[in-house]
Amino acid sequence: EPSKPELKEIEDGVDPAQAAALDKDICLLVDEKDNFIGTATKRDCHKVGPDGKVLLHRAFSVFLFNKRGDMFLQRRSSQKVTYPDYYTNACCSHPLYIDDKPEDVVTAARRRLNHELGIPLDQLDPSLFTFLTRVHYHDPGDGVWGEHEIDHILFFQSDVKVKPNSNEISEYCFVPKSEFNAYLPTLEGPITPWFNMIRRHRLKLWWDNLHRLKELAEPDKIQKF
Ligand code: DMA
Ligand code: MN
Repeated sequence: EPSKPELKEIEDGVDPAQAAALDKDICLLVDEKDNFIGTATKRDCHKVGPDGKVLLHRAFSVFLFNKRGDMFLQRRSSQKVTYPDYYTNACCSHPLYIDDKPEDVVTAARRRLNHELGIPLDQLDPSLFTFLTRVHYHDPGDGVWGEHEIDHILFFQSDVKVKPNSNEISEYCFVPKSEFNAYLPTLEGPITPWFNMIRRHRLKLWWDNLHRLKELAEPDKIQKF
C-alpha cells in the first residue's frame, strides 16, 4: 500500500529549525516551589493565553565568563520565536523530558552551550558550573509568545572555544566588568526581561565575587524580584 504523503504545515513567519523545536522539545511544568508536576511542548509553554497567562515551566540561564572575568553577551537571532533580536546573557533554555525522566539542569546547560555557542562538550566540565539561585518571573513578551519560568541561574567561568550558531545568535562579545555599565546603553536593541532582572538585583554582587561564588549561592531559594 503506498504511504500517504505527509503534509507539513508551515507556521507563518516561524523559522523551520525554531518551529521544529517548538513541537519536539518537551518542557517540564513545575509548581511555585519548582516541583516537577507534568510536561508540555515548548510551544504550549510559551503561548500567551487569552488571559495573558503562560504555563509555569523550569528553565536555566547561564552566565559565561572567561578567566579574565569578562562576560559573554549575545544578541538573540531574528529567527528566535521568543524575544528575537534582544540582547541577553550567554545561554538560556529548558531542561527537557528525555528518556522518560526530567533532564538535569547542568546536563541541559551543557547541551545548549554546545548547540548555541558551539562550545565542545569536553570543555564544559559539570564541576565548573555554580548554581546560584532560582528566579520566578512572568513576562508576556510580544503578547503572543512569552515566558513564565522558574529560572535556575548558573555561572560558568573558563576559557572555552566558542563558535556561535547563527540560527540562535546574531552578535556576541566578551564585555569587561569595568565597561559593562557604559556599554549597555549603547546597544541598539532591547534587553531580555530575565537578563535585566538579574542585572538589577544580583549581577554586580556575583560578578565582583567570581572567585568565591559558592559562598553566595542560595540554591534553595526561589526569588521573585
Ligand atoms: C528560555 O530561553 C529560558 C530562559 C531563561 C528565558 P530560550 O528562549 O533562549 O530557549 P531556547 O534556546 O530553547 O529557545
Ligand atoms: Mn521558557
